[in-house]
Amino acid sequence: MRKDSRLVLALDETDGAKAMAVAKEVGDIVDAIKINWPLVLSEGPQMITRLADMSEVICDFKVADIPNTVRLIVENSVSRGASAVIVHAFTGDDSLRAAVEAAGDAEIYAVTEMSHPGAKKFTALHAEEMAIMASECGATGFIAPATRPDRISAIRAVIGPDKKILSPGVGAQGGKASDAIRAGADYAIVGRAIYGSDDPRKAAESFLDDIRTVNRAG
Ligand code: OMP
Repeated sequence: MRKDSRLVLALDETDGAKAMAVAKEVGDIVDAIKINWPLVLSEGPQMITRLADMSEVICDFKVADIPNTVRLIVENSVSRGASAVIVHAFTGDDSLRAAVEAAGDAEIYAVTEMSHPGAKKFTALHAEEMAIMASECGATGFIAPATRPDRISAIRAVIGPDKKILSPGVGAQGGKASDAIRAGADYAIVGRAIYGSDDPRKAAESFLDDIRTVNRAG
């Protein structure tokens, strides 16, 4: 995935025409568009291919299943044009290896700990262990919460400098893009604060301004 703006649009808008309009408005200034179940269920999986014509597409299906089902979902996503697929890490090393194998040249990002408060109860307690395991299985990177930048740093500390971190929870969930990048994230993921705005491009540009305040290398 390219790394120019470090901003990823989470396109959870469920109206297909509006979703395409937002994608056209900001597609050239974000590094990727992330599609999740809301848009796929309302407009169909062909949205993956339509969006892939204008941007790199991350399929956020948070796949959590046995290896064979993981393989089928990842293969289908990639054949429709996805550059990356998000899977859960808690399923274990066999499911993660199946995802990485099925992805081929596409990327696999593993969720170890989610951005909402409820995530603190179970998965956060094992996030570092899961990150180490998923790294060994060949995951390209991780999803780590902008709502708790200290947890981004904790994941970065165990995965080293080369794996990527994508960080959701910016804007509507209260996190700040620059804080996430400063804590060790490569990309900030923003949904409602862009696609729900009256002026999505202006909103995206204000996140880019914030990200540019971080003095970083790499
Ligand atoms: P907003 O809260 O509207 O910016 O959207 C955040 C997007 O990131 C949604 O598509 C979520 O499903 C996704 N997300 C999280 O919010 N928290 C996580 O821990 C993981 C994800 C994700 O995997 O992208």
